[in-house]
Amino acid sequence: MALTNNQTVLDWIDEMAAMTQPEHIVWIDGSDAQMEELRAQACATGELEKLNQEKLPGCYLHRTAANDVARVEGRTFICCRKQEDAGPTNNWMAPEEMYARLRRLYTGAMKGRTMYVIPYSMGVVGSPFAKYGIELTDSIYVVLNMAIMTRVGRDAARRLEDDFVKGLHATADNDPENRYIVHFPEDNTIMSVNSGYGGNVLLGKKCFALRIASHLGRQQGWMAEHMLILGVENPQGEVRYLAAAFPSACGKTNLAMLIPPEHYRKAGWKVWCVGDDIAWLRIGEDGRLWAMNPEYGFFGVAPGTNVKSNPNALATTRQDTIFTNVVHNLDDNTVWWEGLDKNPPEHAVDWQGRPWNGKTSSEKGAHPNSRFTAPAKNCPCISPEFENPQGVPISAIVFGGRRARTAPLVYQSRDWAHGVFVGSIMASETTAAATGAVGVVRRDPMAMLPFIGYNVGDYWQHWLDMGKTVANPPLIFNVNWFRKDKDGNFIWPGFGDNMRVLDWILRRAKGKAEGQKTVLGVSPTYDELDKTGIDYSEEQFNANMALNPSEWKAELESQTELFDKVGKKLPAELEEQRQILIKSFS
Ligand code: SAT
Ligand code: MN
Repeated sequence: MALTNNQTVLDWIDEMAAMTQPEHIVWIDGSDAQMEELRAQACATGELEKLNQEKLPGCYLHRTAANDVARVEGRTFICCRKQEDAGPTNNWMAPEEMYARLRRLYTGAMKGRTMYVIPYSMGVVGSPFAKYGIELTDSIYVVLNMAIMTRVGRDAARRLEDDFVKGLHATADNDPENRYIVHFPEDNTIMSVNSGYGGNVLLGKKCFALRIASHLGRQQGWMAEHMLILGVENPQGEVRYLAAAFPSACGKTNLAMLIPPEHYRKAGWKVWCVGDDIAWLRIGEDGRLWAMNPEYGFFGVAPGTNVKSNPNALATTRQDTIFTNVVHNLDDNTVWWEGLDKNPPEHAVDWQGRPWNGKTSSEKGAHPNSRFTAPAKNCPCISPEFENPQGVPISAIVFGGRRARTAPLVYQSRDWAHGVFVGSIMASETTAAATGAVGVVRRDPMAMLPFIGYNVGDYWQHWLDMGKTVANPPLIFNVNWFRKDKDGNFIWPGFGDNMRVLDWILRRAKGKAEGQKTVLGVSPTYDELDKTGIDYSEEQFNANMALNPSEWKAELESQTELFDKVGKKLPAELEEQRQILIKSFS
């Protein structure tokens, strides 16, 4: 039974069904009974494996095809009428040409299969800032993941209007040569075919909440960003919120769920997680920037997650979680991944379903981009504001990448426009979250390179314009937890100790830390950084903060390439900022 009587919605579903020709059509109402039934079906076909229900209640394991383990940026398209509107950082094809190509791939793709109709909301249902969509899919795995990652079912269906976001996913032959992740921002439409992996198929996430939403945000005066949102509560009980942008697999989930060092905790400091991946930012009536997390769960990287690095994430995954491409421990029917503990199972199956002995195998058991899909409400430090339809006010924006060299631990930009420049020149070493080489430095402006749904030059202009409209803009910072010393060791301890940097950032936001001027902006003095309980000498600090002119010259050269590509859409203000920086290093 259809869960809406909106004719536009129903007509579109009919049209997609006529093309894909499923045997059955099932509406997802989001009820426990329906989810349980789908899990049972998926277990019967082997799509899911039910894990030890005493140790991991409600948890399941799934493996994707070996050639289908990460986002495929080379096959991700923005199809708008004018190529210029997609810009130099997106793949583009004319919409009619792409529709025709996809039509061939979708025709009959669901023959003999069931098409699930998933109505969902990005954001708290009924919030003035929520947006609604439908994903059609022939994959139960996608349904179950969407039900964790977004708010699915009747309440979302009731809100569907003519402007709903249309999403069609068909597994088809899972053929990597015909894999496409396509966005038609002018039609509010997303089409995904020949993949079964996370960001390629959970269409509410990167496709809707970033690529389509960034396009909508530009038109409507708000922003969709690849940012975690966290709240820092001080001993007086006041909570201040930060939004922080890092590329995929650079520790957003860890930072969002940070546990402060012991002496902070004893003094009464707490960190609350509002979101770990996506923030929708808008200007509030009070003239501040407000952020809300449109998601409902976490799609986190498993390897490296452990009781030390992120106990909150680990606790979050102990129930009602779907694990993808991790090790299956056959001894007790649980899961394992590299970096979970020092005790890999001997009697196990690796991410490709092959017998695996963690004690003797030289190969990794879990895929480096293996994931957990877990409900946000499982998280021990989930913010009491997580379900607030208004979101939270933001005191500081933080940009960061994974840089072994060049980028200092932390600095504050001089003002909003300079902060936008700082975001625009971001770079990071690539990770396993996308297919391709790992560890290569690439420009990744605002950590949005693969997610900006329109021309990057227009996107930067939108950032600059937002700063002119917001009366009390948050301060903008840059951080790098990953700088290494000459011997290749990380200089900064990272993880929970990142609290010390957040502390300085928030003191700056309150005007309580003087800092020192550098050519990049304002940095902490050694004394301003809390070092209680860690060994972090002034020498290490200096190495961590050093600005090496020859490295920065090379940096600016590589950065120039992106600015040159943007061409006439490059905002003049950013070019001015660039000239200032070039001068300061020459
Ligand atoms: O694959 S996802 O896009 O969902 C995760 C990520 O790359 O950040
Ligand atoms: Mn992400």
